[in-house]
Amino acid sequence: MPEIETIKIEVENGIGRLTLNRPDSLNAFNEEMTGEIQSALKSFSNDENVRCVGITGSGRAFSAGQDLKEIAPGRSFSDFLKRRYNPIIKLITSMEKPVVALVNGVAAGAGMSLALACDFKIMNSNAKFIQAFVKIGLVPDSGSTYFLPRLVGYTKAFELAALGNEISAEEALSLGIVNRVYTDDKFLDESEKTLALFSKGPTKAYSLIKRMLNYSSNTSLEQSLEYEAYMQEIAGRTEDAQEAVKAFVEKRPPVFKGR
Ligand code: T3D
Repeated sequence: MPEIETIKIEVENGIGRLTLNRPDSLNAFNEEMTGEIQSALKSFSNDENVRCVGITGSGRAFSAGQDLKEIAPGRSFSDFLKRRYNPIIKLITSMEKPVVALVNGVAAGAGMSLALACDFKIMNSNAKFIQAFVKIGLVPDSGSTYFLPRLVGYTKAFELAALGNEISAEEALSLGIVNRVYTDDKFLDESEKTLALFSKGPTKAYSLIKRMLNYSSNTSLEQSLEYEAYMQEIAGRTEDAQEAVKAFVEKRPPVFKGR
């Protein structure tokens, strides 16, 4: 197996951790790193010991997006996105377990897109988001045009994408882009608590919730009701659901095993 250079990965206590690890360039994505992220996400996806995934950055940034020093003259942007970034976004959204973005510092360009693709987002109060694409004459990619309008509506999404201004943690929280914001002294502890919570939860139910919410963005109420009934049949037959109902009757907390 080739040596991993640009990220750190770890699996422990049901949690798969992926740390973007090019701190000198604010964890900008180069070709090697996008390949290593894809491999790590595939391995987390296939590992039943991993019941939730946490993605963060080393040093002071989450990620500054595409490594601008590594765009070779004449290379295809479209081909690069399709081979390097789009699979990462699809691996996150199709992962049958919660993926948590721990936004420790600035997340710009595709770094912001990657965070948006995650299911739960925790942000350091010192961090910021930037739709940096437009500042270099590019357009949002890696899912930003899908996620942003769904999160904040067209009007705000256009402003963020077209102006490319910094979005503070406070604004990101009030816009509903992130779930939680913590000051620096609490960020790590609270992040760990969230990862621990998801790693001990009903994994199958989480994965069905992901699928159902994604499905609902393009369907009618009628179709969503049908899909909910279908998915509830699957959820209701899992060991975790049966254990939780039994635990309720026995007046004790449920023990979820992710099955
Ligand atoms: O086909 C395709 O590739 C299309 C894909 C596009 C996807 C995208 O993500 S496009 C958007 C790319 N990202 C950007 O445009 C952001 C560029 N970076 C910045 O605007 C700023 O660095 C930040 C606002 C993120 C942070 O600013 P600041 O002042 O805190 O840090 P800094 O001094 O600018 O950067 C620190 C170092 O990181 C510096 O290195 P040096 O000079 O000390 O050796 C800087 O060059 C490096 N760095 C920051 N961002 C990138 C980067 N190096 C390479 N690529 C970067 N994106």
